[in-house]
Amino acid sequence: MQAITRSLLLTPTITAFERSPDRGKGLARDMRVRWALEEVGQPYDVRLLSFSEMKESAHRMLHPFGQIPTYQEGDLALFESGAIVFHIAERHAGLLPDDANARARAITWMFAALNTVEPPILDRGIAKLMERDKSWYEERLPILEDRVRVRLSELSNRLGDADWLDAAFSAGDLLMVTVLRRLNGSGILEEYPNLSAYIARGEARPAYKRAFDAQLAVFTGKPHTG
Ligand code: GTB
Repeated sequence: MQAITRSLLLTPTITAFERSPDRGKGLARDMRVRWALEEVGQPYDVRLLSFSEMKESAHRMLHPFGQIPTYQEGDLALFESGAIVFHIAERHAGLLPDDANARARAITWMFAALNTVEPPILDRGIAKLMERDKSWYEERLPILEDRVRVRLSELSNRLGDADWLDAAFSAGDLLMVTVLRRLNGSGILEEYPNLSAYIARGEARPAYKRAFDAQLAVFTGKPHTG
């Protein structure tokens, strides 16, 4: 009851890119926070930031690394998308199971998404973005892509023909789907039909769609009517 009262009184505010480099594809990390808030039915406000505003001291008070997303709820200020999603999942029903062991497994998948699957995907993304002009780029890219494939093969084997990573949809799936989406357009995901179907299942959730449309509306400048 206390948690419900609190969430009604305090509408959280998150930060997001004023102009996302992904042009509204929902690949920046505010997307996972928006999705989590939509899953639990918590309304939220968004404060949009330019790249220079992110580096100003006012924002660094909230985020020591000068990035988005941040999350403010009353006198609580958080950064790190994984910590924010975990906070939302802990405070509301719907993203973590009640059963203690199932809950611990779902949290394990949250860490797996961010600590084991995301790093090789990020290494590839950084190389594509920042290292194209290097003499060793053409040699390095396939190495990085093979590291991604190692993790995707393992994840694909574990998922098998299940809908979600551990029975019911959880914050672990939410983070994993957002991590995997960073590979959209790479051609790599298509090598793993069950992972492609897993991502599509996540994207088909009404809460995902509301979150996606909201971040897209920032880019298009059209009001979000959903
Ligand atoms: N570990 C932190 C978290 O999970 O919250 C990482 C936060 C982070 O990297 N934030 C990025 C940022 O603020 C935005 S999401 N960058 C600005 C800066 O560091 O100066 C990363 C991101 C950016 C762009 C795309 N894209 O264009 O596709 C995708 C993801």
